[in-house]
Amino acid sequence: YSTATALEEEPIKPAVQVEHTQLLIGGKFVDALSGKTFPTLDPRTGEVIAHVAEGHSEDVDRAVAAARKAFDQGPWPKMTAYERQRILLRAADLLEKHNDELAALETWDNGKPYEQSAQIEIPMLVRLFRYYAGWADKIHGMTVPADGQYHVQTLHEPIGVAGQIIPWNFPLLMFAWKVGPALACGNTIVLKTAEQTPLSALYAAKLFHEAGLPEGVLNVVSGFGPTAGAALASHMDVDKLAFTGSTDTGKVVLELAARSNLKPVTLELGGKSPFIVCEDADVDQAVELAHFALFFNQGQCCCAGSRTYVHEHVYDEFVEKAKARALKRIVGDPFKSGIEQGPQIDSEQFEKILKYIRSGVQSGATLETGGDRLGSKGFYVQPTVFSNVEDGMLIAKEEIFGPVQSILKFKDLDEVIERANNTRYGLAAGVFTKNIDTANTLTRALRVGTVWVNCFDTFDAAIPFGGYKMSGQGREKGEYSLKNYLQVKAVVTPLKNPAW
Ligand code: TXE
Repeated sequence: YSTATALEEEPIKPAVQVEHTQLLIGGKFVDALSGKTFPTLDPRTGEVIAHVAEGHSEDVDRAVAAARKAFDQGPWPKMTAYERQRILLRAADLLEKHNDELAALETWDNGKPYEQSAQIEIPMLVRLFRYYAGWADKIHGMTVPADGQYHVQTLHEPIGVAGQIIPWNFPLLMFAWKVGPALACGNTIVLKTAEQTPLSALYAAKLFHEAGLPEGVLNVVSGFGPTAGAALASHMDVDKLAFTGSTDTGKVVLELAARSNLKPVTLELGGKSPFIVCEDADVDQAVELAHFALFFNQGQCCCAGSRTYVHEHVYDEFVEKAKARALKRIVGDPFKSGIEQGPQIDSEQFEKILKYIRSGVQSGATLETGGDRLGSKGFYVQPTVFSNVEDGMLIAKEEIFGPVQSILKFKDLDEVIERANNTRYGLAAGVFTKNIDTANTLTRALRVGTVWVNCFDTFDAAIPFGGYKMSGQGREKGEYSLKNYLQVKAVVTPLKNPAW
């Protein structure tokens, strides 16, 4: 790995100051009521970046009360859709203006390459908010042709206070996927960031207030899952819950929601997505795309193509080239130009990945390259490739969430369809073929929320995203996401003069 030795150098100093470490409640930055803080760490070194206010249930109560007040008494749900749209557009402009600071915070707290943050993710964040601003004045109900002499219409109304819990792998994009549709529909929000990455959402939320968002509409609580997160999921005054994270925690929040006030829940959970390389594939292109599908974002993507199924006729060539590609992957300080892979998010994920690598070796898969940590500090992992992986091995069944590619061999389409679908997950799949019939067969047969054909990780604001089976419930992004944040009210009025 070309830059491995450079990992022993001093890490590059990010060109940004950490300005906001308090909770954002009712439009103001405040300490946690307990006065507690927790450290957020630099994944390059494990050193402390800043101490951040640690929200607990009493802080969640405060934030929910602020959101409730803003919904029941504030101007937000009642203002014209056009005014709401203008605030969202102003916020998008400010996010764009502060692209570089946001990108630096994101990379510092998360470890992803700065160029990825600055050139892909923050521009996508801006685009998402412009997209949702566009929806704000296009949300309308229907007139309904009911029996009898009635005028029947539906009103599409905001649900109320939305509780949102997000993970650490794409802190700002997850913020946008949740906050965008909720605000466009006129809801108010309490968002809990992941404990690993609290910084960027605080900065972004402050910009929304600069853009004119009324106080209490968007509250951000930093803190841990079992305390702040659970308090939000089980709160009696939260009207809707949106969660992205692990399948196990998804089950917990769904239960908390059901046991409290039956708030509707959308879930975006884990995955074990197949990436299927067919017999007719151009092997060089397939290798590059399969590499991207797995290794992008240090392998920390819920939709990562983590089961690479390759047709037996091209298998040997594919394995050799996949190994060569992984060996060329440029790993290093994410603030350096040209870096493809930074450190993993934290020691817990780092250990989990190394444990899965050991399990792959023990279960008899062939370790083609990688397999260990990189450097002596921080959470860097060698790009790792396993071949001869069998469906029953843990590395083929469970979400590794790291830079570990598992390559499996298949013989024919029916077999690969059966094997690809034989998982509790159903988030995404990649299909690589030039044959339109093969593509059509696979896109229809795969039980997943997204099929990327000859592409991967294409994430337009308008494309819906979500899982089948235990990968989740509901869809985010696109028009489909709006219904997560709307109530439908039927209004029935007798007609005075039925003749007309
Ligand atoms: O996830 P958690 P973790 C997968 C991935 C990863 C594993 C564990 O495989 O290795 O999950 O990661 C909050 N009540 N994904 O531990 O616990 C938590 O504070 C309420 C896939 O980080 O699901 C954070 O804000 N909330 C994934 C959020 O849930 C709770 C992205 C996610 O944390 C809670 C991340 C509780 N009891 C990890 N416990 C994806 N789908 O993209 C935790 N939280």
